[in-house]
Amino acid sequence: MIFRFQAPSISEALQLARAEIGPDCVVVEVTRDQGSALVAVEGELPRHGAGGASAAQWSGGAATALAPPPRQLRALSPAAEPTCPLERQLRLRGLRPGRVEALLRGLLPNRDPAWRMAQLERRLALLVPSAEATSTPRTLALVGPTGAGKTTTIAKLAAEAKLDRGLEVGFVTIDLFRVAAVDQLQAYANLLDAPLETASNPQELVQALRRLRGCQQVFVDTAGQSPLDDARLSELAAFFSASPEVEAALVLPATAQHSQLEVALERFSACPLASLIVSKLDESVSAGDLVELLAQAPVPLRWVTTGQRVPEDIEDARPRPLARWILNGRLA
Ligand SMILES: Nc1nc2c(ncn2[C@@H]2O[C@H](COP(=O)(O)OP(=O)(O)OP(=O)(O)O)[C@@H](O)[C@H]2O)c(=O)[nH]1
Ligand SMILES: [Mg+2]
Repeated sequence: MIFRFQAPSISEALQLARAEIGPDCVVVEVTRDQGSALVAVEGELPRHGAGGASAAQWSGGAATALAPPPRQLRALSPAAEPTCPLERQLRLRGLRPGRVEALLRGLLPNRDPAWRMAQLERRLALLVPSAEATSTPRTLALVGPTGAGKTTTIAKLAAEAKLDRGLEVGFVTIDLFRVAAVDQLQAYANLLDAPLETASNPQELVQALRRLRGCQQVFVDTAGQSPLDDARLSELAAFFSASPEVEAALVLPATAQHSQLEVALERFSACPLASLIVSKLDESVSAGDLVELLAQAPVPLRWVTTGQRVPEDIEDARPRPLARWILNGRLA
């Protein structure tokens, strides 16, 4: 049976769902609606007291038993076909009709295409805050969902710090869940002739960072986490509490759907997030979901990664190239 929970934030709605249906309920859909979060979960009604709860009793409270998840709600009123090429281009890039309208408002009557394009780029750049001018924090940990590109991105950043800026770099990994994870980072550490420490708990991280105090730049690799796994997220957050000098950057794959990105952003905020990294920009076929997420993100975008090659495929998140990517799918 599917139940739906509404709360001001996704984590509160998830908490409610787990409290009411049970910790094993399966999340099937997460959406936002006018400032509140909706979470649909699949599970069975737990029995309360002798009689047990009926679906009718539940529907009066926070939980509402639903027929199948409301996927069909979407295409109730198909949007009119865009007539202007710029509007068509933005819609083809996956931007939502309301967003396209806001971006183009007042631009179309002007007949100078170069002026229109420059204005649009400016508006897009304002929409997606980036942190291009800030320097890399001395101790940076990358967090994010499984397979987002954390380890590869650390290797790119470390190579840039060492080879381009001549800094002494060091690595710590707290990803000890998979043997291969340590090997992966060790291979990059060997290539850069840099020390690698491992830490299996917050206290070991404190000690590892102390051993790397001679390094000018330290990168901390973390294990991929499901944003829905509360216990592992709390464990991860504890590493940051013990070592407050470590800054966190959340790696979000551009290929993920808006709801997945939104959940990740909200749930990984348990760590002291200072910036975002969007990975796999090269594999993303649409810009709309990412634009909506970045427009409302509480921290700026710092880097984007554009392929698997180490160290080449990473760039600072600069407003104009990003605007071009939103428009054309290319940063240049
Ligand atoms: N196309 C593309 N692939 C990428 C990019 N960044 C990383 N990858 C690939 O994504 C895969 C996962 O990368 P990892 O760096 O191991 O990801 P991770 O987040 O460390 O993974 P876990 O530690 O398992 O959570 C690898 O095959 C990488 O080569 C990118 O910018 N573009
Ligand atoms: Mg990894």
